[in-house]
Amino acid sequence: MVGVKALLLDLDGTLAETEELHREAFNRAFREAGLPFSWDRPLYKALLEVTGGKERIAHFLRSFPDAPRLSEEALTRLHQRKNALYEALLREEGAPLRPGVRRLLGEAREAGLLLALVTTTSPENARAFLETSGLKGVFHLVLAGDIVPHKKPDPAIYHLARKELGLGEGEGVAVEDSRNGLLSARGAGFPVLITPGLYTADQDFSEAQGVAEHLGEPGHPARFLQGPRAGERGVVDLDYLEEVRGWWST
Ligand code: XBP
Ligand code: MG
Repeated sequence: MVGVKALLLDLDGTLAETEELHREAFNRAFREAGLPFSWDRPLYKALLEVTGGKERIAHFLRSFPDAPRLSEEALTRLHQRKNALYEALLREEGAPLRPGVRRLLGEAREAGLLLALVTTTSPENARAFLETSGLKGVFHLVLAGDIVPHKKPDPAIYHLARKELGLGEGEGVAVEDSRNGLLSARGAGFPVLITPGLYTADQDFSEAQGVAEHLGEPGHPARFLQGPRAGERGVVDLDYLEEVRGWWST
């Protein structure tokens, strides 16, 4: 018997490896605006500590020597342009779903679980992603960007998800790829399964109920690194989510 009522997933790094497209879009926006810097991978990895693209640019400008002073308005315009460039890149190049994502969403929907997308990225980026990935209409609830006053690792967005879905503590399982996501979901009373991504593989996930390489596909099993091990198939399925839920304690 599966008692888990909801599955909540993060977007960037969890549904797909989108951060390289975000990074490219930031750099194109900086070039267009004549700004004298570009973010390479090691720098971007450090900057991902700050969630939200606008907040990330503002944080970088504060620490960049001789950074141009941008008004709040200029910063907003720069970030909007970055998002337009991101959407164009997404539509040109796409971002393939990580292994097991489409399968698990299908199984969860079939079993009547509530599905939520819980992301710090801007709503227009989430919308474009859902369209280009063929996941439009799959989620019962989409929470994104500034819908809450403080982004992950603050638990506000997961608290809102709990309220909107009418869930008690530990009744849904969150899937995240980052420590910021883990802290946010856990802080709102969700057991968390981590599937580490390109930029987050070496983060501390010790408080997570489970860590798996990815969600796994039949014929492409995942390695299970912490918490429950999957059965023979080596995939995260509803029984596995129930086990993750069982590892939750307050
Ligand atoms: C990851 C993020 C986002 C994107 C940039 O979000 O931190 O900020 O890097 O998106 P999540 P915006 O993993 O929660 O999906 O520029 O639209 O803010
Ligand atoms: Mg993420």
